Amino acid sequence: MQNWRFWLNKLIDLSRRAGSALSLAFTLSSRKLRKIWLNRSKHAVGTQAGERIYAIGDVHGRADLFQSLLKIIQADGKQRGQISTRIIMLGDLIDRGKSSKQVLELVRHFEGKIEGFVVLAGNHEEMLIESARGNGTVQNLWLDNGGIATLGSFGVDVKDLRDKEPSQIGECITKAIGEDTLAWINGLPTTFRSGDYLFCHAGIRPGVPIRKQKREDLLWIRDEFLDSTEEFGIVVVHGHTETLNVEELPNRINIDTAAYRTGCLTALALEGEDRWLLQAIDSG
Ligand SMILES: [Mn+2]
Repeated sequence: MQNWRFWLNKLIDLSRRAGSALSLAFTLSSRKLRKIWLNRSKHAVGTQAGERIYAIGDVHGRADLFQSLLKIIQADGKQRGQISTRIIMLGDLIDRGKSSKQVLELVRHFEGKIEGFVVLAGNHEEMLIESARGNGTVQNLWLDNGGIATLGSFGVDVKDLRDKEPSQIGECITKAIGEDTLAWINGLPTTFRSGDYLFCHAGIRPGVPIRKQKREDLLWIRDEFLDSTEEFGIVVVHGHTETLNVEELPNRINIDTAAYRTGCLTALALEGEDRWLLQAIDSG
């Protein structure tokens, strides 16, 4: 368990970012969900030989976009032909959007049904777990950052929730979401590697070998990672920090297109040295 100083820093970090994120709002005319296939491009780095990967950014409770994107991925896979395929979710499945419960159900369904389906933990999953354990500091942080919407999707009456003791709030969360689902979330891995690519939620700490990266950094890091031009020896594919357009840099690729409020959920496709993007868009 993290100490209070750690969580206080997260509180400051999240509120600072929320201010700058407001400028990202945009509108598009068509309400229909549609797909975008961006141009295929070649790079000097690649996946493990013979492997195609679709990495999906922060879903944040947008079950509608997640379902659309899976259909787009399936169609793309069919069109390109059969090959060993992985779908990797980069964490932050829950919070902010309206249908976190449905997203969790869909993900667990597909995890059992689709071979090579990998789900990584995000910082929002970590906040949920800590909140369910009765950590009062994290409960405030979580409820202020989309946790209310998640509890709403599980049918919790959140009206008087904050008046309760942290231990009671924890019990309420556990009862609503269920111990089985919480145990599954708690057991999610933090990284996945294929060839020259490393997949994780937030990023890595520059200057630290991959095998020595801390969970805290993999789930929460921002500026030290985002501002680094260091060659990591791998290309980090990540979400966590909202960006209107996918950021494609020599050392990292950020695909968190803020689906819960822009209506654009992004998947990065990688196969050998090829890259392309798939997006589900609800612009209404
Ligand atoms: Mn996120």
